Amino acid sequence: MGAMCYFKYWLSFLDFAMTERSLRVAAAQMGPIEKGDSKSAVVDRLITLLSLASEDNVDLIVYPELTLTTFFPRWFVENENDLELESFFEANMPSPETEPLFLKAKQLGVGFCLGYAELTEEGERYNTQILVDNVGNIVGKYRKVHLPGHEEHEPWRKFQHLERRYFQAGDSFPTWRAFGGIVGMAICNDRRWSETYRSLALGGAELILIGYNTPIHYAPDPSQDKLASFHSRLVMQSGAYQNGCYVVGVAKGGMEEGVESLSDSCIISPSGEILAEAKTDGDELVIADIDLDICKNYKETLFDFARYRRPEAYKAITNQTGAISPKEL
Ligand code: CDT
Repeated sequence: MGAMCYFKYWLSFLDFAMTERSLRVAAAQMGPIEKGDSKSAVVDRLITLLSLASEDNVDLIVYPELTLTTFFPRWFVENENDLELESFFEANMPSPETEPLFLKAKQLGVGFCLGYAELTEEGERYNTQILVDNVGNIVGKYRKVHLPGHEEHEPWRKFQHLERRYFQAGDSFPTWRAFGGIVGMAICNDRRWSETYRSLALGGAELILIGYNTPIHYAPDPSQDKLASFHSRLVMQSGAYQNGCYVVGVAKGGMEEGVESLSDSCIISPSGEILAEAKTDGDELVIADIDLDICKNYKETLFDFARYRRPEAYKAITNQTGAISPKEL
């Protein structure tokens, strides 16, 4: 082989080494968390999954929505200053109970994404998810935009879904450079809205991390109950494909306080295909190797936004919320 040939070989190796952005991610599915479970006991479970993930050389572990407690919006509390209600929220992050998770993750060099109920200094309450890098720094914070359910007690329901009573809505879909790529987050009901993925992808997102608590019974239309799993996959797989992103969907599933919630955590590639999925309704790691450069296969071809999108034709998306039908004849 001539010197020129060696040089070219070396250059193509360098190109490969510099452009490959591979990462091992884990969806840390959680089984039920009962009302009486302490946050420290939950954090012990999170650390167990973290340690197992680290043994498997995972770079980033993703925990579910409102990871630290039972899904408390299923109960009505009249008084917003109620002490039990307040106990579900974190005024600081790390909090005393979550500090061991931060320390262990830093020690193991594993990044993580954690959903929790946030109480700000100003007294605002959000359904929040944070992204922590592999040296223990919080690099991103997302506050849930689409809050489902209702504001007032609705006794006809078998259980309540009072997110609209207990949380304020977030107002943006930020993205961050982290883990060698561009990362965005969304929380549970956000995953059902195509605007979520498109807003994140317009911020360059290549990896979207989504925690969820999805009761299988949907009181306003129980005919949807049998479709809970199908709908969850449908929205996340199409969100991944239409935006050329990886999606990590992570459940808190199983029978929690008498309410059955969807498990089905999974990792989805930019092709829309499922790379790995949960097999149980309990604490379980779902692991996949992802290469962020695969996003380009979609972002630079069929979904080349700069070339093909027509925002001038989409004005209704930001100018109105409800549908405006044509006038009846
Ligand atoms: N947590 C969350 O957002 N759950 C909703 C349930 C909707 S039914 C009120 C979801 O979209 O899965």
